[in-house]
Amino acid sequence: LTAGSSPLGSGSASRGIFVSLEGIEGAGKTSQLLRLAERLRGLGREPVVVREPGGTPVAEAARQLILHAPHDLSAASELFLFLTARADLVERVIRPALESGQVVLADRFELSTRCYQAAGRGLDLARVEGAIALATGGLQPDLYVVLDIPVEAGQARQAAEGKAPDKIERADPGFHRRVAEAFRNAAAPNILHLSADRAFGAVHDELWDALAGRFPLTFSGVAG
Ligand code: T5A
Repeated sequence: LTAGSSPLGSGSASRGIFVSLEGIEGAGKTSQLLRLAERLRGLGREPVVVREPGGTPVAEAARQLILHAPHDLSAASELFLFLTARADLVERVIRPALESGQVVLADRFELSTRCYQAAGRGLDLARVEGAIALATGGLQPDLYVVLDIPVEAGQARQAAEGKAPDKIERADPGFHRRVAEAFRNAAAPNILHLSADRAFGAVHDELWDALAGRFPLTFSGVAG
């Protein structure tokens, strides 16, 4: 699953670094990503921060349809909307950033599709992976960090925010259990798991250390 080992064989072939945070709703991905970006800026780097689905006009339109439009979507329709968003984001934002040597920090990437649309919705995993590869040209993050947290704890954090749940958050408990199990079991050389059911600072420190261990020239204390 590392860059270059995709079914299409194209991988990232880039000079930049591509890291995606993953996990169920409320795991803390967005907050950790913003803190990572802030800390990198403090070192003089300018990371590109993206969220999925989203990040381009087409991808934001797909996000609106997936999460907020009143229409019911079949599992296949939902999948292809996520992939429309991803294909556009990869082509217009992620690949150019990596080719110019930048750090890309993503709030979800294709591991989410495998966990939500295959494990959660029940679509065939091999077919989902084939469709993903078409959308991304085989691009894979150098590292996925899965923030592990029990479903109930993630939902409690979301409830505390008081925001109205979107369509995926409103799915039945069985769906959320299958998604959480798929994240828990996700394993590959480019997938790292971190316990996120802890104080924010403790999660952040471990995340930063893990990144500094793998990408010392970028996530080090030396500005440049
Ligand atoms: N989806 C996405 C698919 O089905 N398939 C796909 O291919 C893709 C890409 C996107 C939805 O789309 C689905 C998954 C999602 O359901 P979204 O709103 O973009 O939806 O993403 P969510 O993951 O739903 O975002 P959340 O905001 O719910 O979760 P986060 O980002 O993991 O959590 P975060 O950082 O916003 O934190 C939530 C709350 O917890 C607090 C924060 O301050 C915040 O209030 N918090 C902590 N509290 C205590 N201790 C800590 N350690 C904390 N860390 C954060």
